[in-house]
Amino acid sequence: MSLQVDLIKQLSDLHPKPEHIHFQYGTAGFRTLGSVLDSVMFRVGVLAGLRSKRLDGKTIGVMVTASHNPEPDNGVKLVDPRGEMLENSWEVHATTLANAPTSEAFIEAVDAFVKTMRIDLSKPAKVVYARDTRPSGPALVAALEDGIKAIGAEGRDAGVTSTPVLHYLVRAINTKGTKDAYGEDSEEGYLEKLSAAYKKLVAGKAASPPLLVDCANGVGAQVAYKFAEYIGDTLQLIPVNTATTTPGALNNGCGADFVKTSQKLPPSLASTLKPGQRACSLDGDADRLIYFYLDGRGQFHMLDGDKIAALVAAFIVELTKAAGIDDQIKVGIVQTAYANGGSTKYLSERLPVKCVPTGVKHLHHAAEKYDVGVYFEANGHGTVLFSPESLDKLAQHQPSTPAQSTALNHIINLTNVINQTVGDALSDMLLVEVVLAHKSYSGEEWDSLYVDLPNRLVKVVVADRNIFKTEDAERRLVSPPGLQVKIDELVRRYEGGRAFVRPSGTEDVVRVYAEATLRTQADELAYRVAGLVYDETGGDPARRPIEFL
Ligand code: G16
Repeated sequence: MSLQVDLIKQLSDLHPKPEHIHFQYGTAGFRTLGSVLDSVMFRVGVLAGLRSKRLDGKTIGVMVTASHNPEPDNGVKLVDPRGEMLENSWEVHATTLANAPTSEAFIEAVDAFVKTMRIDLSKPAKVVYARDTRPSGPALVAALEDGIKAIGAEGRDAGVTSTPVLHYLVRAINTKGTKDAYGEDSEEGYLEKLSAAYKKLVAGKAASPPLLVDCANGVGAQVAYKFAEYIGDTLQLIPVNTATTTPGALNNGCGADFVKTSQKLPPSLASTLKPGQRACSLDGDADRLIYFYLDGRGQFHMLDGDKIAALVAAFIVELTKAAGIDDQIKVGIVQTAYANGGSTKYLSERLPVKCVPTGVKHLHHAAEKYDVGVYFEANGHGTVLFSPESLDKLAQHQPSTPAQSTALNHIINLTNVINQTVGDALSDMLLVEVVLAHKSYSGEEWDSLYVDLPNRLVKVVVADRNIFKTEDAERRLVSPPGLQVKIDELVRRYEGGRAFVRPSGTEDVVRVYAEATLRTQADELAYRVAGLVYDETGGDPARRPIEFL
């Protein structure tokens, strides 16, 4: 069977590639202004169909979202059959296909790709797709559908839902009817699975205080409202920032990225959050989670991905010991360079810790190497993975006391409350609430596990971020030449100083992270490294366009 060239040409002509734009499959797929993504969407539809054919008709996922980015941005990423990110080696093909200048060149590139990858075009192809609440979403989904049609794949529209739900759906569809069945392949199936496990885990525990959930005015609002119904009285969820149809509201002055980078309470919560009360923020597609609370003096405290990892890992270790299975199931942690030095010190004194480059795909793969891999980026993106062997051991373990049996059941229920396909803000929120309920921890007690070093994250707008190349899990720059030496020289002047520079894979900026023992020093170090970065790109030092967030 060969490509339906006429059909592809006819449909591709409806989605011409804009001239002078180079698209790149980055940290989380293609991501840029929604207004220029039409051709990319069409081509991703074709690629998703080809990926499905290559994998014998397994269902491939496509999520249309730009997550934490501003509302005018949009993006698209592919999800592989077990709900994980697209296999690394296909990213470069995605980039090649997205950049073919004309329909003819695109068809030629597809043809060459089919031959190189030995894709059997007679195989069936299935694609499930969803989008977030961005206004550009419906038109982009229509372009995607044309691509799915052009390659002769069967499409399933999962509608408007969160990124983690789409990842869940992909795994649920592909495991349906097998011994590894992940759950019902619907949003209801997801809500039911997670909330049922949550209810079992908190049965008999004192009810948690009502939890404010800042939904970033994004799709998480929709899912949070549904969760509130499913979990009922066991945890009173109060969704806030739920204006999904108000133009310009998405991720604006709220959401996980705002809280993490500005280290501030979303202004809209200022009059609602009471001292001592916990709250959490999701991002625009509900795959990141940041907690926070106000202390007795009304001071803001943030509990980020590092704090979530510390809380959750300690709890799982405790349960494996209580269940008498800790000699067979070991817990490991995966972080990135953004992990606060305080957390890395605390965790590495207790458990194996690995540092990998930014991007859930890197963390996920590293976490798969542990029996139980706890991975969280400081920005709140993460989850926990139980290896298939660990799941078997849990299923076969014979507890010798009632206490062991209870602990074992708790671990098994944890495997169901956790969305193991990808970072999932609402699943992580339930997980955190389970641990807090079991430990009877307040936000303050959780926070006191270790002390964060003051830190600052800065964005620098440069002419070409591609000149910035890194090594050592992005902790050091290899290009532009000589810049790392200057950074090292600066860092040495600050007590407890650490800083690194890396190009973003989701925004057209270079990111600078710095930490030091004192807040003023961390800010100053970040600012000075950002200055070095800007100078390096040949800008006028008097007009450094540095955006402090
Ligand atoms: C995406 C990735 C995350 C990454 C973040 C920022 O998050 O999934 O792993 O940390 O982008 O990446 P960068 O610093 O390269 O821009 P999200 O929530 O936007 O999908």
